[in-house]
Amino acid sequence: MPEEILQTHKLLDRCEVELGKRFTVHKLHLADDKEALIRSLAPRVRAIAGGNVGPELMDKLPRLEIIANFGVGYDSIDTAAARARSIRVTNTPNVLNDAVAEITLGLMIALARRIPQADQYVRQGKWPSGNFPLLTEINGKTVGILGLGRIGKEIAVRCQAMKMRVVYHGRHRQPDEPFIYYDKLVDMARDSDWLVLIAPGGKATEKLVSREVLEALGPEGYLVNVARGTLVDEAAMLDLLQSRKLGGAALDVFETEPQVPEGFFALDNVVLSPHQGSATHQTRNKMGDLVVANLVAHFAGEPLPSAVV
Ligand code: NAP
Ligand code: 8YV
Repeated sequence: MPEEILQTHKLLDRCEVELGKRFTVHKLHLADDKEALIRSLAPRVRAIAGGNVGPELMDKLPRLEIIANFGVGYDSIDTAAARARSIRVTNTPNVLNDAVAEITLGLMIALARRIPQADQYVRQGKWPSGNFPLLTEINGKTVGILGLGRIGKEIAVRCQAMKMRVVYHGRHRQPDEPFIYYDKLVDMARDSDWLVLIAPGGKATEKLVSREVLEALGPEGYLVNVARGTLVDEAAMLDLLQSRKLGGAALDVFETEPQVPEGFFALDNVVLSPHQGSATHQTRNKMGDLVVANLVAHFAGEPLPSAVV
């Protein structure tokens, strides 16, 4: 008999097909009575595919052994609760580094040169009445990266290719990296033209990018968030963008996505993206493969390809 697993939200089609070939999959997000489904599975289910798993769900599944998250960021899983119950947690690192780094540079150039706005300018027939305003370039500018990790390093090399100066902040200095390290985020923001966020979400980084940090980045400064909306004081960011005390922002993630505060829609100094960092066929397929590989390895008693707990 195949193992029964619980899927907590919609996954990529290919991932769902591959899971279905190996396991009996129960889809929590499609259940009319979720509590009844959980109750009925409690004596049997040893694995979850997907995120959004807190201690309450863990407690209802006493045989749960592993949670395989679709995504490198696992802030929607309570890892402390998992550890306390000896539940393994896996994520999907590395396979998405290039995709996320590419969209980061895309968002930076889109914001610097107002590419979405320029597109609208042409489509709305405004060009014959006058040229689109002159803007700014990213070459020669300093980019401060919050989170010089797997993705942050890929962003760094691409920024260097764009002739930018790269500096970074994290909890630790990385002596093997050639970039200048700031131990205080606010100091890095003050010294940077661009601030790129690519650190994990969760309690430890909540509102790390405070009003003070955003004010330090200043009226000529640009913020790019490809990490999690929770890293930023979103209300302060909106206020500073509206009053032009922050130069601009390119945002792929939001505090309560997919809800985006309407205040952003009226601003010409922002570029908005619906959490597209890893959203390519090739990358999402590799992420799905890793979810499956972790579950297969677990049930075969083999080492997990990408465990975080
Ligand atoms: P990673 O390799 O673990 O790198 C994370 C970096 O953040 C590390 O350099 C770490 O440095 C730093 N960091 C961690 N906690 C910090 C803290 N409290 N304060 C300051 N810096 C901290 O992770 P990754 O694979 O690059 O992914 C990073 C994040 O990107 C994910 O967690 C996810 O939320 C986000 N992401 C978004 C998308 C998207 O679609 N927009 C796609 C993929 C990933 P120190 O240890 O020195 O602090
Ligand atoms: C999402 C991401 O997980 O990997 C991450 O941390 O933010 C993204 O890749 C992806 O959108 C899955 O829903």
